[in-house]
Formats: sequence, structure tokens, C-alpha cells
Amino acid sequence: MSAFFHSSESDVHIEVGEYQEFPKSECAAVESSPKPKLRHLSVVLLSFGVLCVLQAILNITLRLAVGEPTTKGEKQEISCPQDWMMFGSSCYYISSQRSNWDNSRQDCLQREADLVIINSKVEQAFLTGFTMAAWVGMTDREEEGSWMWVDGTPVNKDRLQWAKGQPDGAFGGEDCGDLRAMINFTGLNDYNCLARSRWICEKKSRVA
Ligand SMILES: [Ca+2]
Ligand SMILES: [Ca+2]
Repeated sequence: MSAFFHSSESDVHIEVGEYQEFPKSECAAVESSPKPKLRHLSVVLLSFGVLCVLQAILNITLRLAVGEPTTKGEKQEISCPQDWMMFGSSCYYISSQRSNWDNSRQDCLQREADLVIINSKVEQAFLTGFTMAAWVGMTDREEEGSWMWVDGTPVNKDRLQWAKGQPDGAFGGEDCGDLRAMINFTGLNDYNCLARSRWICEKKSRVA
């Protein structure tokens, strides 16, 4: 028994001796490591700081470029009455009823508008196709062949599209203008003022 204890004691002693010999060089390496780690951390923090500053500058620049969000809410918006269509800075009403040119114009005036004045091919293109035929604010009653808009300005015949062969002054004179959208007959046309047709009113869109 005593021999056993003795031998084990010597084993423990050897083991302790081995632990004491734990390499000091490794501990020294661990102790010296925090320095580069700290440097690495500071580089990361600095980079993050620079990114935050760049982000802030970008935000300010974008806000200046886009404009303050508060002014957006104050921005004035144009609008048209219900059942009117908006195109450009105008509102348009296309009647569902039919009437002669003069009564059609009266209806527009009662709606605080007038029969449409077509200023451009773009406006004409927009208005074409809602109905096969509709009165527009154009007449040559004052002087045959001299087409005028209801606001007194002359019709620029070359700027707009006329239906094939129009104006033709057919049936002994057609002094009122309408807009057609029929097969092989699309564009402006002169027509008998007493004929019944739908009509198009126009007025400027309002600032709401
Ligand atoms: Ca117009
Ligand atoms: Ca005609």
C-alpha cells in the first residue's frame, strides 16, 4: 500500500511539475496581443464615424435638392369640376345630349365655360375619339371662309387636322365647326349650325 501511495505521490509531483512548465512564451504573446486589436477597433470606429458624417451630408444635400417636405403640402393644385376631364391647364365637358351650335354654346356659357378652342394638334388629339361628332367653338359666320374661334382669334388652319376635303361649305354653306372621329372622316369639319350634335366645353382649370 505504502509503495502505491509513494508511487502516486511521485506521479502528482511530476504532473505539478509539468503544469509549472506551462510555456511562458505563449502567455507573453497573449499579453502583447491587445495592442493591435485595439488599433483595429479604433480604425473600425473611425470608419463608422466617417460614414455617419457622409450620410448626414448626403441627407442634407438631398433635402436641399428635393425641397422641404413642408412646401410640398402647400403646393397649389389645379382641379376640374366633377364630370369634366382635365388636360393640360384646361377642363373639358363633353355633353351627352345633342343640340344646335348656338344652344350648345349657351350651355357652355352657363357652365362658366365656352365651346372648346383647339389650340394645338396635341389638344385636338386628346379630344378626338370621345364621340363621333361634337361642336367646337369655331365659326365663319362673320366672313365666309374666315374661320374664327369664339374668343375672336383666327383659326390656324394649317396647325390643325381637318377631315378629308374640309372645310367644303357643303349644302349651301356650313358656318359652324365640329370635330369628327368617324371612319375615313376624322378631324375638323364645317357643318350646318342648325344640325344637332353633342358639344365640347372648355374652361381653365382652377387652383384649388
Ligand atoms: Ca383650348
Ligand atoms: Ca363640311
